[in-house]
Amino acid sequence: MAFFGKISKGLFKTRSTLAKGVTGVMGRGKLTEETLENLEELLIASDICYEVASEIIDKIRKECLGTFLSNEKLFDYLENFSREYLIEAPVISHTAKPHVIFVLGVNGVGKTTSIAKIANYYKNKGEKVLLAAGDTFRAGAIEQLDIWAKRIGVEIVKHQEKSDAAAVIYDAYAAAKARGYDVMIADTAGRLHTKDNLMEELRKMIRVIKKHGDELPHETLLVIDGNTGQNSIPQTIAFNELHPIDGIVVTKLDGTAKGGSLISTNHEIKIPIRWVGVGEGMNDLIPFSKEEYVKGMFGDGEIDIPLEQQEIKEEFKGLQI
Ligand SMILES: Nc1nc2c(ncn2[C@@H]2O[C@H](COP(=O)(O)OP(=O)(O)OP(=O)(O)O)[C@@H](O)[C@H]2O)c(=O)[nH]1
Ligand SMILES: [Mg+2]
Repeated sequence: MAFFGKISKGLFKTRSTLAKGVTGVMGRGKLTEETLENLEELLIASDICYEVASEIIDKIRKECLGTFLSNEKLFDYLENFSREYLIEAPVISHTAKPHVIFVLGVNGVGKTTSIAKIANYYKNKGEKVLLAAGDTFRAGAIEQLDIWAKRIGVEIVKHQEKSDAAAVIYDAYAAAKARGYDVMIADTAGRLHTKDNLMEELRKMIRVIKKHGDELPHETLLVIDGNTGQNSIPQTIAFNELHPIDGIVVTKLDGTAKGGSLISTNHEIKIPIRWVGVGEGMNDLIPFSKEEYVKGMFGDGEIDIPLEQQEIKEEFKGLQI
């Protein structure tokens, strides 16, 4: 079985921290209230919100209190019960040409890198991709996207730094349409959801692209940093109020033990997670899959581990994963 895909690589820190904790709290005797309390704390530490953690623990309590529960069986329960809180990402087909994707988010969350990775993904599927350098605000942002475009081998539409971002998006669409591109992905400047003027700029970009058609953009993705975990829920709500978010990209999962935040996000806000970032390379963005995610969080480590992960596994030798 090859369940351990790349999402699992990204969840390594979360899974190993959780597994280590579980080994520490599970006694050899029957399951007690105290053990259940400790387990609940471990789930919360992985950034599963309190409400979900306590519901999951309640279910385990009902089934198992006073019985002998192996770690393996416990992980099966965690996997099965947590699955219920997750939303499966819808399959998006690119019916319009170009299919326009807007990528939003606060500063430094990984928007530009994710755009490069998404572009690379579609390019590898044989689609013709155009990038729009819509971050005209931050110094170096246009060059950063340009470097990615060259690396991946896709085209880019860019204007001068400090120029009107909405105009770049408008022009990029016209170019994509005229030259028969399949996908257009627009980068945008990082902005705090609490800063009115920058949020207004975003509204303008959306107004302007709609001059090409009211259905535009076809897809709006919000990027959130996996290290911020469920604390990014207020950002998501604010961006979603400004313009409906179709999908979430959770980046930097590889650097955090807060992988449980995806469950909290799906529980609190019913927006599907579309992509998961698990590293800085252009192939390190994985389409979200509910099944792969729960296996990555609570998998027992007996399943095939790809070569790239075996190195990390060495590092954690001795831990029960
Ligand atoms: N480890 C890891 N690093 C990531 C991931 N995604 C992005 N990064 C890193 O995060 C940093 C910021 O990424 P950017 O793509 O520039 O973020 P941004 O949201 O475009 O930033 P601004 O344009 O300044 O708002 C870079 O160093 C990326 O390499 C990921 O999934 N894993
Ligand atoms: Mg950027």
